[in-house]
Amino acid sequence: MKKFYITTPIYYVNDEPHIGHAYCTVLADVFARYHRLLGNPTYFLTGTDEHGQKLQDTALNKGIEPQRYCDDIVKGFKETWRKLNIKNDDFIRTTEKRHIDVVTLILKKLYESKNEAGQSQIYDAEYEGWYCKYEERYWTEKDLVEGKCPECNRPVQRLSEKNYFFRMSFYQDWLVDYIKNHPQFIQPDFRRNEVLGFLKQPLGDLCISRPKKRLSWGIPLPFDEDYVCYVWFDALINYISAIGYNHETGEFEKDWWPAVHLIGKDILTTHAVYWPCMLKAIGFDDDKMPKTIFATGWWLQEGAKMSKSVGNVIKPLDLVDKYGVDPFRFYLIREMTLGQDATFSEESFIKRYNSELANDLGNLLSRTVKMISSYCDGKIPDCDGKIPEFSEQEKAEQTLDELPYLQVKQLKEELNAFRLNNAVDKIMSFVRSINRFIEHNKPWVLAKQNDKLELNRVLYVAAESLFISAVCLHPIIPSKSEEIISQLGHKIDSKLFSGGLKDWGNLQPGTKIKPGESLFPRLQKVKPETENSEKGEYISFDDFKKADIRVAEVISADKVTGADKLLQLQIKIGKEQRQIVAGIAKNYSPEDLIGKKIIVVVNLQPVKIRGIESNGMLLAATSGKKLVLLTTDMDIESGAGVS
Ligand code: ME8
Repeated sequence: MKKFYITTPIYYVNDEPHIGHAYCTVLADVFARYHRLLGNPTYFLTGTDEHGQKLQDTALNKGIEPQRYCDDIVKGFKETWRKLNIKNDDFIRTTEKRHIDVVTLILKKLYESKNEAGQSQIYDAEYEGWYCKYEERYWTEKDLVEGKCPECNRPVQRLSEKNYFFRMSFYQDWLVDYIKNHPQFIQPDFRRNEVLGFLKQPLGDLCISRPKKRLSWGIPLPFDEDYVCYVWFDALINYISAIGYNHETGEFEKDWWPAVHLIGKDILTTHAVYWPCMLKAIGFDDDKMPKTIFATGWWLQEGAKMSKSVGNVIKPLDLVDKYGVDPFRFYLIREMTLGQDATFSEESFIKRYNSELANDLGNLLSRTVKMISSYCDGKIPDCDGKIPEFSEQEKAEQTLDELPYLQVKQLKEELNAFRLNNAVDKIMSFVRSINRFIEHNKPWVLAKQNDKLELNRVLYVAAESLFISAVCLHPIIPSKSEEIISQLGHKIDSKLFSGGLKDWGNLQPGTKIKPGESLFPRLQKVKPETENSEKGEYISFDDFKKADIRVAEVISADKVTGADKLLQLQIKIGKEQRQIVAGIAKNYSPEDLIGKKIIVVVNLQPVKIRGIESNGMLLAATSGKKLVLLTTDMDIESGAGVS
C-alpha cells in the first residue's frame, strides 16, 4: 500500500473562492478519493494563505482588523468546500499558532546555520530596487515593462532598504541536477523543461523580509523585531507545519511526508525552485523532496485567465446551485485536460452533461433497473457468481470495451501516472460499451423468447458492470454514484472504499433493487440565435416534411477500393434492401457497423460515387475531424420513420 499525501495551494483570502480555486480543490479531492478507493492510506490538505500586503490593504480598506477579515473569508472557503463535497483531512491557516511556531523555528535555525560552503544561510544586505506593493516583490530595471510591474502592470516604487536574504543561489546546481534526475518531480514534462530553462540564468538570493513600517501583517522575524517574513516563505512551509514538522528531530507528528503538490501554473517557480531550496537548506535529504509538483492549467473565459482583477470571475456556488454539485465536479474534471488550459462556458457544461451524464450513465441506470424490475422480479439475477465469459461475437462486435474486471487495474495504472483524463475516458467509454452490450443482446427479445439463462447473464453483466463503473466514478460524482449503487439495491460499504472493490461479483444475486428517480434529467439549453434565424432564412415545415428519413439496419459494410474515406453499405429499411456509400471510413471500421441501426434520408436522388450507386444518405454529427453516426435511443425496427 502506497501512502499518499496531497495538497492544494493555500488560497489568498483577499477574495472569495472562484472556479479556479474550486478546480484545484476538487481535483485534489478526486485524487485523494481515488487513492482511498484503491486502498492507499491518504491525507489531503488544503488551507488559506492569510498574511501579506494584499490582505492588509484589503482589510484596511474595509476598516476591519486583518484577523477578523481573514476569519470571515475563511468561513466562506470552508462553506464552499463543504458544498462541493470536499473531504479534506486538514485545513491549515497560516495565522494558526501551529504554523507560526514552525515558521519561526525554521527562520531561527536557518539564521543560525551555515551552508556546506560555510556561508550564513540568511544574511542582511542593503537592497535597492523597484518594489511592487501589490505583488510584494522587488524587480530589477530590466524586468519592468514600460516602467510598471511586469506581473500586474501597476506602478512600482524605487526603494532602498535593509532586508534579509535567503542564500538560495547556493542550491542552484544541486537543484538543476535534482530536477534532471527525478523526472516525476515536476509534472507535466513541459513544465519541467520550463523550470530548467528558468534555471539557465543565475539564480538570485531570495529576499525573505519586509520592514514592519511598511507591512506589519506577517510572521515576525525571530532575529529582528523590525521585520516580518515574506509571505511566500511563510506560505510554502504550510505543507510541513500542518503535519507537525519538528525541526529538532526532522520528524513529523503525522507521518505523511513527502507530498504531491497540486498547483496552478502561475505558482510553478515558487514551488519548483524556492521550495526545494528551502527544504534542502532546512536539512531535507534528496529522498525527502516533494514527490511531485503538478502544475495545472487555467480556466479561461473568452481567452483570459479568470481572475478578480479581470472581472470575469465565476463563483462556483452559483453553478452548484443551478446544476447540482456532482455535475459541476464532473464538468471540471472532464472538461480540463490535466495540465492544459480550458475554457469555461455554460454551453459546454450542458453539452457535456447531456451527452455523458444524461445519455450514457443516466440512461444505462434507468434501462438496467427497468429491465431487472420487469424481467427478473425486481431482483439482481443469478449468474452463478462466476465471471461470465463473453462470446466471441460479443468480443468481435466490441460490445463491452474490456472485461469489466480490468477496469480497476487500468484505473490504478492511469492514476499512478497522473493520467486522470485517460482514467475517466476509459470509465466513460466502458459505460457506453455497457449500453452497446445491452443493445447487442436485446434482453427484451430474450424475455419474449423466455431464454431465462441468457437473460440473467446479460442483465447481471449489465448491472455488475454498472456497479463497477459507479464505484470507479465515485471520486468524481460521490452522491450520484451512491444513488446508482442504492438503486441497484446495494449500500456503500466502507470496506469497498478502502480497496475492497472486487474485480467481479460485487452484486449479490437475489437482492431487491430500488428503482428511483432519473439520475440526470436532460438539461434544456436556450438555443443561441443561429445565423439562419438572424438572417430570417428559415425552411418551412412543409419543406422539412419532404425529406423521408428512416431507421435502417446495416447488413454489411465494405471498404471502397482506392477511396480511403468511403464505405459501401448494404442496408435494410423495413423489407427493402439497398446500397449507400458514405464517407465514414476514417471513423468507423466495417465491423463496427454491422447490425447497427442508423438514420438515413431515403428519398434523395440516387448518385454514383466512385462509380458505385448510392441510394440514400446516412446522417452523422460532425465536429472538426470527429464524426459520430446518428442512431436511436432505444431499439426500434428498421423502416421506422424519423420525424
Ligand atoms: O497563489 N484557473 O493563492 P491564490 C485555474 N496563496 N486555477 C486557478 C485560477 C484559474 N483561473 N485562478 C487561480 C496563491 N487558480 C498563493 C499560494 S501556496 C503555498 C500559496 C488556482 O489564491 C491555481 O491553483 O492566488 C493557483 O495556483 C491557485 O488558485 C492560487 O490561488
